[in-house]
Amino acid sequence: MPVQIVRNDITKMKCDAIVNAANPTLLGGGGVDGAIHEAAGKGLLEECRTLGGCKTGEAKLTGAYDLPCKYVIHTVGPVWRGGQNNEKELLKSCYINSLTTALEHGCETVAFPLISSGVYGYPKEQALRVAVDSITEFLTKHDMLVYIVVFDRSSFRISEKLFTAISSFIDDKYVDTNFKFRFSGRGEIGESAVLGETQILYPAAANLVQLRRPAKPTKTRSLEEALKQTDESFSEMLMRKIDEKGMTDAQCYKKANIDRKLFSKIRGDRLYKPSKQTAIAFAIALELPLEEAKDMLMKAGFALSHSSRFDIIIEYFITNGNYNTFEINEALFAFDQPLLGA
Ligand code: AR6
Repeated sequence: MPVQIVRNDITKMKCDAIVNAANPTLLGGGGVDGAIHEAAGKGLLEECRTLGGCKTGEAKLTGAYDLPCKYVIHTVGPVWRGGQNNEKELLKSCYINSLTTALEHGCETVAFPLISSGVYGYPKEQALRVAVDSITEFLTKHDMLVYIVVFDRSSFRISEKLFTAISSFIDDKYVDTNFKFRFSGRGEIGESAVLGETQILYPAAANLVQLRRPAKPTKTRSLEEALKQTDESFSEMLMRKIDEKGMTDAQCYKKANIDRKLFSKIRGDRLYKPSKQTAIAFAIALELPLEEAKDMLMKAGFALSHSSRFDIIIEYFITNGNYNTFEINEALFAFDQPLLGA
């Protein structure tokens, strides 16, 4: 997965290079700059003194000293002045110039903080979008694994309306699978109100017998079983769908955020068993309707389960015809679920 959004302290990232959101002096400061200098030790500041500063949008490389990476790439983001002062273009240059520098030094893994989104005031959601778009554009031409390291929750936020819509979708699906209630006297299926996972029973609880069933086993079949019952494997269905959609292989694996080597493995091995995350990423990239997405997952031995919030959120987006990985990840993040590509 070439772009991954992770929540971490960037000074802990074991990559070839981490990027520092510096200021034009390159002589240290607060925020992530302060944290990087503190973790790297004095040697970093000494080397920075020899660089003669850095202009906004440009990037310069140093050693990493006590940090667990090989290099630090220092870039200077724009100060937010309302958005009409070339901020977006300058921020994009920070990402492109840092990645170009990383490539020139043979780096295969690079971690970025959300440049400009702290002291420099760039609105976090917009800063994240510029980061994702710029990195994705760069990766259409180069193979690298790039992390965007998000430090605090507010960087990744979905609207109240979407949060509420997904919450009620989860409640409906989640509960349907796990609970049924019956009025004891009449033996009929009754009503219950559900608030998240807390059930509110009515009328008087004494009248109710709760039939709590074990979570319904998901219809997951083993790969062997799945393969016995179908002539077409996951790999074959994937290739067929790519053709039917008129996509090239590269368009598909890039959209799925899957790296080329993994795609080649899947392509070359008819019986390749991908992880569930990978299978879902392809279903999203191919914009498959729900039944086809489920079919594709089944061929890899998986199902979309109603006892998993992650699965229900994926189902919500597919059902609503929204295949935007970025928005899906925002929602997964809001519900504390692992992200696609993480
Ligand atoms: N790991 C990952 N992200 C972090 C960390 C960390 N350890 N610490 C902060 N962040 P900022 P800027 C996030 O202010 O806006 C300095 O003084 C933070 O939550 O560090 O580009 C420089 O010297 C925010 O989302 O950088 C400059 O003067 C993001 O990193 C000025 O600040 C960037 O916040 C640069 O401002």
